[in-house]
Amino acid sequence: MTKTALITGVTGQDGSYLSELLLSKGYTVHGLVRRSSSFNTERIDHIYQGPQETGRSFVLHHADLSDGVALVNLLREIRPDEVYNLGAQSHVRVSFDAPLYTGDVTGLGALRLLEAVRASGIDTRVYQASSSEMFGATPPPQNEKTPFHPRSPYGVAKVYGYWATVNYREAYGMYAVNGILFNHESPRRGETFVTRKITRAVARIKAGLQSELYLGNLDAVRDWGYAPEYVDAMWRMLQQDEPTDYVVATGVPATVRQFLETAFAHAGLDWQEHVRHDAKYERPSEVDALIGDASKAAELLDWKPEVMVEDLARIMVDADVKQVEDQLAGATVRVDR
Ligand code: NAP
Ligand code: G4F
Repeated sequence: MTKTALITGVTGQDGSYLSELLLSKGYTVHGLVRRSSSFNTERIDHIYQGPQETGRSFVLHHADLSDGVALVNLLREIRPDEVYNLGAQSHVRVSFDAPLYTGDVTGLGALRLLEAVRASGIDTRVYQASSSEMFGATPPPQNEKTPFHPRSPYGVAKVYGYWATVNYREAYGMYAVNGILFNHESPRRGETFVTRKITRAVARIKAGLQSELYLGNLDAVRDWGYAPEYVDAMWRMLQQDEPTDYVVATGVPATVRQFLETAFAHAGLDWQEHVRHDAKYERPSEVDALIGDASKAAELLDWKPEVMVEDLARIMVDADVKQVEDQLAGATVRVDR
């Protein structure tokens, strides 16, 4: 039987990879797109199916995580077997500038979706995109039993979404799970997250389009994995007999400085000749170190990461170099197809 899934945040990095994965498994995929004054579907344009096509397996709907009634209506119409809540204001630094908006969309948005599932009376499984940012100040290694100590409005909002998901599982017997994912990146990563900011700058410096790159704290430690592998873990979490929460991570730490060194060196550049500091990119309270222990996911989901941080940096540099070359040649095709 063909399964049906609804993905919020379908236009984001993870939403695009998860759509591809589910389509390859024969799902019918519905995506929630928020209204924007210009096109925001670049990451999914290559799988887009227009409303005039018959027998569509990929269908987009306009709605917003701030609109609970629209969520109920959408769920009643689609009646999905699985719901993946990936929609969020997902930028940590921005969450200090827009804390209430972040709380509304990233925190309360998760609750709105869970309540919409309950109100619509459908039998569906729910994935909540929880985050290692919830661990915040708690020292590594972090696993499913590690206490939360969030250090940003974004982290606080994700803790709210996490507990709402646990509560709906316990109170209503809903199959609802938290994937506590550590940082994961790709050529589709948003341009203002540090890895993509670095690899994009490497490509532009190499092409002579810019000479300097301004960054904040280079000492932060992160556990960076490869996004296509992480969406596979999301899907596995919804295929189990019992719902439970999982950490997804590589377990391999690297500082921002180490990522810089690897990315610049891959293009034959010395990062110290180009990188400058700007306090604007620091956070009022920083998360110093995130290093995940994903042994539960390895044991119960048979999930293991293959791409580690150094290869990840090289994949992203190669993709951005190709994108700049294509742009300079006048083409507009995406680099990672
Ligand atoms: P992303 O690229 O920033 O995508 C976020 C998605 O949410 C986009 O599709 C965005 O739409 C959508 N969105 C924003 N506000 C919305 C609203 N009000 N209503 C509906 N949709 C809205 O994030 P990602 O990296 O794919 O991450 C996916 C999820 O995992 C997010 O919840 C994120 O917080 C969480 N997470 C990410 C990581 C990571 O390292 N990537 C780690 C842990 C958890 P637009 O395209 O229009 O902006
Ligand atoms: O790339 P980042 O902005 O990612 P951050 O804050 O770790 O958040 C990402 O991962 C979370 C999972 O832990 C997700 F939940 C969240 O949605 C997002 O995807 O920053 C990484 C590190 C930070 O310590 C930051 O202070 O890089 C440091 N950094 C240094 N200079 C910078 C910069 N970060 C950004 N974005 N821009 C800089 O110029």
